[in-house]
Amino acid sequence: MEAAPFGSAFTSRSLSPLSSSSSSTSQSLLYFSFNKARLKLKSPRAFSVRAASSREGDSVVTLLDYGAGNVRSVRNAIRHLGFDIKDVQTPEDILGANRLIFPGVGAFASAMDVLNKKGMAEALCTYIMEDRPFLGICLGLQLLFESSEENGPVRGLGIIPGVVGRFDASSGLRVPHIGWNALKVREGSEILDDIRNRHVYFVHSYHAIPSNDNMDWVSSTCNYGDNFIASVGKGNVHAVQFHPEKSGDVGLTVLRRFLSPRSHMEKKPTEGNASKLAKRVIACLDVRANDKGDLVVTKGDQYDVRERTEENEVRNLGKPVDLAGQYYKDGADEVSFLNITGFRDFPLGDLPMLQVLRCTSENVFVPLTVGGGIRDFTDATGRYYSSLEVASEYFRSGADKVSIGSDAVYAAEEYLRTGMKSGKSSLEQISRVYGNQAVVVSIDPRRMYINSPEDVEFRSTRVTNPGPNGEEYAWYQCTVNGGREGRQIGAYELAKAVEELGAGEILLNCIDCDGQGKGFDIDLVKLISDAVSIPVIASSGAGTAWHFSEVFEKTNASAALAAGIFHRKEVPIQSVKEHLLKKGIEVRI
Ligand code: 1PR
Repeated sequence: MEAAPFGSAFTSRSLSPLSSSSSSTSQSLLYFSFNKARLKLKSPRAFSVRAASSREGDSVVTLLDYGAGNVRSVRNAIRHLGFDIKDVQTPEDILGANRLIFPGVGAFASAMDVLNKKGMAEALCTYIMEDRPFLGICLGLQLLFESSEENGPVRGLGIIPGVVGRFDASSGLRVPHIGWNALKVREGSEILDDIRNRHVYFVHSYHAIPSNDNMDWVSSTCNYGDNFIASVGKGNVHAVQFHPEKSGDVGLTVLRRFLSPRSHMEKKPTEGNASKLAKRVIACLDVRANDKGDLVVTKGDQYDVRERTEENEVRNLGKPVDLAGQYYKDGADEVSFLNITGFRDFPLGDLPMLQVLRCTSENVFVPLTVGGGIRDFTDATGRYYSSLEVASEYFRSGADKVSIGSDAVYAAEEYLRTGMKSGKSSLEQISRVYGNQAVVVSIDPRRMYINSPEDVEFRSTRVTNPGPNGEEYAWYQCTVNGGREGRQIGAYELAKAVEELGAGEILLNCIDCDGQGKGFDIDLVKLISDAVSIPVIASSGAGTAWHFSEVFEKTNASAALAAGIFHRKEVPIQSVKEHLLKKGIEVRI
């Protein structure tokens, strides 16, 4: 699409082929091109508002949070870097900002709706056209483009020529694109100059497409199937598709460079060797209250978390916030908390768990997942809470993803029985509101040996090690309530069903292997990671660094998770990563 000259910046253009996200607001959509040569032009309105608020201190960052999701991590990262936050309440707050961060969350259409309805789209365009310090994050980058295919096409702010499209899963690409991928940074890209050849964290299904028309904007690209725009920059205006607030030290460096442009790194940044999407190493913390009522990190053997002593107490391996902080420093690519008694307790009554998330997210700048008890619930007073409310509270407290176990099994069973998506399951509701990249389904299967695939109605696989009676096949029976109840559904059937219902990722445990330290169940991980096109996290059984390379070499797992070996300090996360690098498996260092 040809861009209009800057002189016509405030002229609405006819865009009939595109649907507006809100017909009532479509008139206010602005289309113009951003021309650096003419940046000095300012609208009189913007001048007056800016003058009114120019006293704002240098340590204040204005944050555009339109309330569609969790931006707690962005807030935490800004505060961690020593800045205060002023929230945008009105368009004037945008125009009066000294530096503005826009962490877009949710879906493209609803974001545009809110921006248009609140009059913020126009203010944003004005602010950006004046070349004032701006950083868009994720959807905050996509909205700068002319349109998006997400539930559309839907018109965007139109500041940058070009469109936002979906990753094409038909060629076997796993969508969403989740994980640490490598940037190709252009010379003179300012805020990215310190992070060449390093991995940064992405989580998205849509991406801006590079073209001749937007070449002058692109400051870095990333390859996932095709090259897509990882960041844009011109003058003081920047936007990144990745999440600096979730990209560890590298991401904090990007934010620091944006917030204090003159604060060049004193020492040269460490050169990285990142070239593609890294395999992730995840630390998992199974959390529950012990018999004294304190929240502790525990770890079971085949899901039994009690000590084999007379007292039979819950095994206590440390404090959740401390351990999560340690694993972040040690190089974990993500941290997962599983509230393992969530199936019987109500998580919103479990305020300590929410507190754990809040405290952890203040200092841990990699993705946090929380699971356990995500389902509809009526409390003792008769008050009904939807699973969406439970998940929202987790997100507000600092979670990036929620993990659903038992409730996803019931949803899949109903879907397979009726052949219809009810739209009402926790999985469907949460992924509709927060996007499927925010929803992990945790599967807790148990291996069931059989002699022949014909022996069961569920998908089985030939096993590497025959069963106790020489059985050559196994199917994997799903369980609920922390492995206490077996259901009539296989892991294969469950994985396929939850992918269709909106899961963005699968956390694949195996009760037989849990805590055994004998390696992941390669047969199971292969069966499931070949069956779905969403990322699969292999879990249960890691005992050595070699087990990680084995699962990545023999299956299509995108990530591997471990608990016991990290808690007992048997194998540090760094040694796992060094081993993987030696084996030629790309990881984030
Ligand atoms: O059903 O939605 O309430 O979710 C409950 C969640 O709690 C599920 O994700 C389920 O996997 C988990 N869970 C329930 N009971 C237990 C238990 O151990 N008694 N933990 C449990 C599951 C499995 C892994 C573990 C790996 C790695 N733990 O998360 O960390 O197996 O362990 P390893 O490296 O030591 O082998 P809902």
